[in-house]
Amino acid sequence: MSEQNTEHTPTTTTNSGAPVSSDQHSMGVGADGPLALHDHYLVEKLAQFNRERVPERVVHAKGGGAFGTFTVTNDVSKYTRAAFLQPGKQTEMLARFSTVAGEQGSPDTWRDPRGFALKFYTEEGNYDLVGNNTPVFFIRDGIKFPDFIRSQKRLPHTNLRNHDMQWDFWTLSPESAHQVTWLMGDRGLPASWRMMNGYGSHTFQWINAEGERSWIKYHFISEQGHKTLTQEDSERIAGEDADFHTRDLYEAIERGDNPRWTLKVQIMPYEDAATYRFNPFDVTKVWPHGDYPLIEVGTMELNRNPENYFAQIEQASFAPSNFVPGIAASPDKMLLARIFSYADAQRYRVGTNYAQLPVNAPKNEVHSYSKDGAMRFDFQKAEVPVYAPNTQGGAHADPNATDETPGWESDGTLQRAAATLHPEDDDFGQAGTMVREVLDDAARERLVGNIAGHVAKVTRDDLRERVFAYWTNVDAELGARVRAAVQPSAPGSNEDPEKVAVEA
Ligand code: HDE
Repeated sequence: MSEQNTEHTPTTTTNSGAPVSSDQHSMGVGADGPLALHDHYLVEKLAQFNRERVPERVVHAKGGGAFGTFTVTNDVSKYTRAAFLQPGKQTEMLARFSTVAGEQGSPDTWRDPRGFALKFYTEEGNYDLVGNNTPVFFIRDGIKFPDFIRSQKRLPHTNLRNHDMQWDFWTLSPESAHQVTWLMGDRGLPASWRMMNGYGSHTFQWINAEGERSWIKYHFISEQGHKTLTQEDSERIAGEDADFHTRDLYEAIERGDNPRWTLKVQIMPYEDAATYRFNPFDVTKVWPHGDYPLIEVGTMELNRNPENYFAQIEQASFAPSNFVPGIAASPDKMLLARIFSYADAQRYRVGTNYAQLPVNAPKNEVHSYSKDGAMRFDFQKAEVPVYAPNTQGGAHADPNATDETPGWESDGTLQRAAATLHPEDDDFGQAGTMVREVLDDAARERLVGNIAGHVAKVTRDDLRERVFAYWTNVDAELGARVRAAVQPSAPGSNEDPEKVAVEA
């Protein structure tokens, strides 16, 4: 091993700063004797090594990200008073992109939705928008989320992923059809995180300085355009380079090829929600752009790679509960469940005081009454009281400082029930519209092939029939093509699609 040039390098120290005599040899009795337990540096190195990992995210474990800048390019102040959304405002931010079901070592290019998590370090606290590269989601009630995710991950006895399990859940949850159509289409295989859109998915509230409320949906449109992989390419690349997207983003920013997205929003007047043709708070639905066109807000540019992946990306904690004044929740049941879940996950995964880590800490002053807890290293001055209310000059709550109330009107008895259906609400309609009106022939061809390739691994005949019925509900011709592609010679594969039994 070449002699290290020690002229200009610091002396190695222990984690406590004491100088270290060797990184090559453990301390022992003579050159060949037993090792000494009081070789605290040997102990420190091995014990620290055993504790280098924190639990991976239970979903979205594999990902990468970068820092950037958000610049407002339009005037939307009549809709929101959020400081970082005022004309011309620039705000530092962080983005993390991810797959959903794969573990940390899994390939970036597996078919999956992609996480599109954003943290804006605004002057009024951090605003987190934790979305995906698809505008909808598989389910519309968070109580089903653990079940959904478990059906996409590994069987308890084999620890293998299982197509029967995936399709059993999806066909028994027809609300999944819109998102599964996105997933099985081209958007399930982005060629690069730089070449995909991002969506807030949920409906949120914007509130202006006069307290007037609107409902909105976020669209981050890639300025690099859209590029997707074929199933074959995605499988080949998965074998060649599991970190294909991570590498692509990092190297693009290193060479100054900074990816940019244009943020546009759809804005629905507050009073429209009650009578809109779709339930505007159902995250399995989109708002057709003809109903509420896109309005430009600003530009997000990623222009700085993390210096340390673990400290800045693995420990990054994005939470839909991080709102700022001028932005608030909506009655979307999924959003409301997420508002609990993320900070809870981060207290467990990263630690009680995760919000104090530099990557998670807001840029403005924190005057919270939280104290102590493991790894706390930032604290209030001794004269600041640790309770409220107080007469000692401690921080006080300001009812006008946030927009969490008044939220929205609600009444009725406590119950467990599906949301009220709006006139055009159903589970398959928007998926069918997408297949017939958004996809071109080539995209439909790929969709059939992707679905067929996935369903071919389903082992149960009864389940396969349910899958054919599921796709026939989306679009009769699509259902027939999927059946024919999976079972070219089976009886009924050329059957009139209208006749296929439709129970899921
Ligand atoms: Fe997540 N989700 N999610 N999710 N999600 C997490 O939070 C959860 C949902 C999304 O890069 C977890 O810190 C529930 C929708 C992204 O760090 C967890 C429900 C959307 C990321 C969690 C959903 C997402 C997560 C795991 C149903 C798109 C990665 C680790 C109500 C709009 C963020 C963590 C990052 C991560 C819970 C559904 C996107 C377990 C309960 C819908 C991009 O808290």
